Amino acid sequence: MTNISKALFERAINVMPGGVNSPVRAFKAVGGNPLFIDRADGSKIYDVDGNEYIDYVCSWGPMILGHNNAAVREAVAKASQKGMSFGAPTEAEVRLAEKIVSFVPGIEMVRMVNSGTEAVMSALRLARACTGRRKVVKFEGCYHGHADAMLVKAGSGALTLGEPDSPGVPESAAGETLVAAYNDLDGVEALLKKNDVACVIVEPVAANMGVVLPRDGFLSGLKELCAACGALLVFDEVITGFRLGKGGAQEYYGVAADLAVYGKIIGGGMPVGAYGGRREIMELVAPSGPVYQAGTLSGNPVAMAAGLAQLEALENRDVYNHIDKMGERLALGLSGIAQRSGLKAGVNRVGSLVCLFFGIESADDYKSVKKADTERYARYFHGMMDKGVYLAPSQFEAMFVSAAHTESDIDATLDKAERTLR
Ligand code: KE4
Repeated sequence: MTNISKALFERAINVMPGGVNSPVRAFKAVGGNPLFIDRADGSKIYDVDGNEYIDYVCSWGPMILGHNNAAVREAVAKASQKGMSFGAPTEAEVRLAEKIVSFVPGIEMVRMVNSGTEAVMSALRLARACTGRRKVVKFEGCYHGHADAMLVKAGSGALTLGEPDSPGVPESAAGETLVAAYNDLDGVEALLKKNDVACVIVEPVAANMGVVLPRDGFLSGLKELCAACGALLVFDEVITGFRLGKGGAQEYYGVAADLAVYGKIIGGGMPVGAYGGRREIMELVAPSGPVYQAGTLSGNPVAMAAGLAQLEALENRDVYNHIDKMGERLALGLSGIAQRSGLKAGVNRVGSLVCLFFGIESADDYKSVKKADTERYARYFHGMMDKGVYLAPSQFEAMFVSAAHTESDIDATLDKAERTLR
């Protein structure tokens, strides 16, 4: 059995911090060396040593159609033959913007950027400009990319200003961010009463602390609280956008945000982010308005072609019916296995987003999620990897199901989970 992954990792750690280009990939939370991936197709991913895995990372969400989707691949090939990038307007970006506007009620205008982080950063600047206020509210356990204002943890007191959650984040950036508890409307109300807030940013489904669902009334309550005090409601739909349905969480939960942030799925695997909302807000963005934001590769024609091909495939409701059905099959199966194993565990699911928590039975806020048994998750992760299932190398992520996952993939996964948990 070759070990090309190990040799590559040894080279990688010499020239890239931690040997990776994004921390979670380094397997720090689960131990061991990361797999180097050679290729992927449909629901499968193959490492450089030729091992096949059923993939539930799906590049952290973008590969909703499955890997190596023919329509996306052909669109990229065709677009790249016409040139890679012009730094000038193209029809492709207009068509993708029109497609996003047609998918999401309430979005009249979008601006393309190159990552979810960049989209969040820009949306926060726009909300501050639009309201003339400085403070923003985020939720503990929600992740919105690595912009300074979002790398903030709850201050010592419940209602104090955020503290930097990383070296290099100045107090001045963190100090304008207030941190509330997810699913705690009273806490948000208290923050909004005491502070002049530009916006509340929330993952409508929290999928960066495992999968934690909004309690009934939480999202609509946020909408009311924001409207009452003149703050904007920002939905970070980098994960939920175009996954919970064409209209994402806004449609799924029937709550219209003032601004929405996208990434992942809209790039079809290429680096794309976007933020959008009502015309009156978006027209404040340069060059139609004074709020500056720019990007050399924003709207890159090859990336736009990938995103467009992916969204065109998502016009077909069958894709959502399938991924939701597979998500349900997976979640119900894992619940049953956890119960039969006698382990303390719980499963959360919405649509095609699933999370098996160890050490806790249910999780609807950060406090409960923090009690999860990450040690046991790490053992489960390796047990499943050894049996050919590729899961997120962290308890606090989601399992992503794609349109390429079949019932037999799910059943094979459940069989391997049963054997691993035994
Ligand atoms: P990017 O800058 O990574 O494109 O997007 C940041 C982001 C924003 N908002 C939400 C809700 C997100 O989930 C993310 C990124 N998600 C992580 C993992 N869940 C990406 C994986 C990684 O960081 O490598």
